[in-house]
Amino acid sequence: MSNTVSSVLDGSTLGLDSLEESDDPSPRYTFEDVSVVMGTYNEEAAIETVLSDIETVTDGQAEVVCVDGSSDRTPKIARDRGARVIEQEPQGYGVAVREALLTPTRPVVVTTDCDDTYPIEQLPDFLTAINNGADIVSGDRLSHGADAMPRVNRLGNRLFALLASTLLGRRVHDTTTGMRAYRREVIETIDWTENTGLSAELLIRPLMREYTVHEQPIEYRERAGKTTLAPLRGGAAITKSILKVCLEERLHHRLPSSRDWSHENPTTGFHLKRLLACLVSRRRRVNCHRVSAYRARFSLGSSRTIHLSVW
Ligand SMILES: Nc1nc2c(ncn2[C@@H]2O[C@H](COP(=O)(O)OP(=O)(O)OP(=O)(O)O)[C@@H](O)[C@H]2O)c(=O)[nH]1
Ligand SMILES: [Mg+2]
Repeated sequence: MSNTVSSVLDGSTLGLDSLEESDDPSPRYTFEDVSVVMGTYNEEAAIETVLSDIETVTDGQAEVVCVDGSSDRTPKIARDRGARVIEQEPQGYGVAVREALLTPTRPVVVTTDCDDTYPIEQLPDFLTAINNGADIVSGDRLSHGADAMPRVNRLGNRLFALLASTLLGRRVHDTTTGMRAYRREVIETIDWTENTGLSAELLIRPLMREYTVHEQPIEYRERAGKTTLAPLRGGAAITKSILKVCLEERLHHRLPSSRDWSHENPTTGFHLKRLLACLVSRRRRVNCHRVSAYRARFSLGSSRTIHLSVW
C-alpha cells in the first residue's frame, strides 16, 4: 500500500492534480504488466469493438480475461480475438467480476464493462496514475455529466455517491463505475463479499483502509446491446451494500477518526452514523447496543461500559 501519497485523500475531492510525479523507485508499469478483465453476459453486439479497442490502445500488450455466462456468440468472438475466456453460470455482475479480478497474475488489473460504454482510449491515463502512486484509479463518469446514461441511473448513481461520501467523510463522485485500475495486491488483500454492489465495495473498502484512490473523470457512452439491469432491484441492492460495507469497515478496521463515535465529541457525522447503524440492523435496539459494544472493544478496551452509556 502506498501510504506515502494517501494525503491526496485529505482534500474535498480525489483529483488527478493531487497525484504528483512519483520519485518512488517502485517499478513503472507498461501495458505488458496489465490485465484487462470483465464479466461478459450476452454482449455479442459490443464485444468485438471493446476487444479491438483494447488491442489498439495497448498495442496488443495487455492480457484480456472474460468471465462469461453468455448463451450467444460472445465467448466465441472473445476467443477468436485472443482473450482468455472462463465459463461460469450467470450469477450476477459481482460473482463474474470477482472471478475475473482474481484470475490474472499481472501486477495491474483493469476492469471494464463489455458493453462499449467506457472509454478504452483513456487506459493510458489510468496506467499513468498507477505509476504516480495510486493503488486504485476509479473512472468517474458523473463529473463529465454522463449524458448518455439513462436519467434514472444517473440520479441513482449520484445518490449512491452522496450516501458513500457521507459515510466515508470524504467526497467520492462515482461509486458504481465499471472502469477501474487496481494494483493486484489490493485485490488480493481484501475479502470481497458483494454481488450487485461489488463495484461500490471495490471502492469503499480500500478507501476505508487508507489505500490511495484516485478518481479519473471519464466520458461515458450509450450502451451497445440490451441492458439486463433492473434499476429498482439493483438500486436497492447497491444501497444495502454501501451501508453494510461501510458499517463492517467501521467495526472491523477502525479509522483514526473513530472519536466521532464517542459521546465526548458528538458531531453530525456521529448522529448520522448511529442512525444508519440502527437502520441496517435487523433487531434495532439490541444491535445498536451491540454496535456500541464493538466500538468500545476496538477503541477503549476495558472501559467498555463508558461507551455503552451513549446508547
Ligand atoms: N459473466 C457474467 N457477466 C455479467 C453478468 N451480469 C452482468 N455481466 C457483465 O458485467 C458487465 C456489467 O453489466 P451491465 O449489464 O453493463 O451493468 P450496468 O453497467 O450496471 O448496466 P447497463 O446500463 O446495462 O450498462 C457487462 O459486461 C455484463 O455483460 C453475469 O451474471 N455473468
Ligand atoms: Mg454497463
